[in-house]
Amino acid sequence: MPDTPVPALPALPAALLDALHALLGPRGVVTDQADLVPHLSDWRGLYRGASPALLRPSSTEELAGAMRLLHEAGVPVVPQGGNTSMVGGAMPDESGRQVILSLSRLNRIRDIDPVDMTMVAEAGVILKAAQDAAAGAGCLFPLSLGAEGTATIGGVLATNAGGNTTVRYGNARDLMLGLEFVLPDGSVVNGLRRLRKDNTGYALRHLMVGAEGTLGIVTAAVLRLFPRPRAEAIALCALESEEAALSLFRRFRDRDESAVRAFEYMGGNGMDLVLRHIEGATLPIAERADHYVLVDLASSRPDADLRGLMEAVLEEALEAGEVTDAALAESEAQRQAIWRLREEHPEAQKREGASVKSDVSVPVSKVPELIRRCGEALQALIPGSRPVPFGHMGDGNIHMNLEQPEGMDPAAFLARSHDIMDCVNAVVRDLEGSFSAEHGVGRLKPHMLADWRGGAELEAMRRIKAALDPKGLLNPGKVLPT
Ligand code: FAD
Ligand code: 2HG
Ligand code: ZN
Repeated sequence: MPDTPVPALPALPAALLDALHALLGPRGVVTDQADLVPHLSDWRGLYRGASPALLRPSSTEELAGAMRLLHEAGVPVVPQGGNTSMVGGAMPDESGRQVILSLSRLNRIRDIDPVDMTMVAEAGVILKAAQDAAAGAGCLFPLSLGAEGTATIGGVLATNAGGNTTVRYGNARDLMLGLEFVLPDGSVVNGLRRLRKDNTGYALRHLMVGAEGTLGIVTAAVLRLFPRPRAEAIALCALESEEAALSLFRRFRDRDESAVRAFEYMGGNGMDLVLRHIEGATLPIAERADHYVLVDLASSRPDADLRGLMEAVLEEALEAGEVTDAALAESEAQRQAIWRLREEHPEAQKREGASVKSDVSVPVSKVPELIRRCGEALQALIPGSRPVPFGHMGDGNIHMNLEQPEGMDPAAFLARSHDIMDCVNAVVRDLEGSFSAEHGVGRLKPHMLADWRGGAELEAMRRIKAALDPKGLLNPGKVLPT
């Protein structure tokens, strides 16, 4: 059998390449296909794109200059941060025409101000580095997610990421005060204002957040900092039912809402996968359960008796028969071990086989119904499949994932992806929820946007896109249905 010929990529015009080289220098333009490989597939393995070049500007001015050149030449651009998108948002398509714009060299923390409680960070700063820099200044940058060692400030803002602490601090949008960004034609908007109040016309900064790189390129942001926690308590609880998890959330919220830093639900199937696949993972409670919750309490007050609060609420819930067992962390090592059980869910699902993800949200009061109804509907759709619901229960955001039946051909299971997502979405729609809570729309879900946000809402989005990016060059094929 002859080898399938590799299709040649359409090259960038030589004059454009020369101009990009002159502007960005040798480190700023990568055309060797071997070096592009890590940038052409996504974390989930859903997409494999093609691209003639990866651009790596080292400053806002260089980036703006490159955008001007690409805009004049009519070349499409895909912004890429840490490439941890769960919806293929940072993937070029297969045409080989789309240039990848990496933010990795815009990685400076320009300023930290512990009086204003702000940090000015460039888009390519890794989230964990931003957290560490804040801690170094005696403050907290609270955004926290499993991919924080790779995801970037630009990426979390472009997707309006949520994560584990949204219940207390809000999502990425709520943590941003000002933004510097570059429009598709290369013009720079410098909105790095560190103001709590700034009602001066349309809030363009908020238009960029959650636009997934389809309206402009985020180059730097003013981020909000908070006092660092001085008291903490964390527990893993086994629960009787989904309703018991909601009831426990309400008990903590009623006692002291400000103390709840994270409230994460995990179903029994997901925990089984973590215990099976993740080295060193052990359950700190005696018996397996069908439902677990991780409760994380924190306060900036050193005298806050969070252990007392934790014990009092758990005692009430044990007496009420909602919580069947609980383990409180006694050390930093135990705290990390409990968090690991939660954070390794995506990796454990990957190691088990094929899975389909549905990142959905509903009003918090409907979370138990969401988990139960989706679980039943999915098992009826694909007998033997294993629902793996987990996530940010305090925000009403559950990852209503489905793991393939044991022994089933992964490709045959993945061929049912759309049926599976439709099945979850039917329940979510009935419960007045959203088909994408925190991961965005990306390349995976534009058809859902058409279904869910049609009419005047989608039309207004199209007009905004046409006004800011009339040539349609920025992250084509993402977010808006074509
Ligand atoms: P990328 O994946 O590179 O890009 C994401 C999108 O933003 C793309 O559309 C891209 O074009 C655009 N973009 C990137 N940088 C810029 C920029 N500077 N300007 C304009 N557009 C840009 N997400 C959550 O919300 N909560 C979670 O708890 C969470 N946990 C995760 C756990 C794991 C293990 C993994 C793999 C992912 C998780 N995610 C989570 C998803 C992902 O980490 C987030 O979406 C994150 O915000 C993406 O950041 P990034 O730098 O990797 O962006
Ligand atoms: C998380 O909360 C991430 O861990 C990933 O948002 C969710 O793997 C997923 O579905
Ligand atoms: Zn999540």
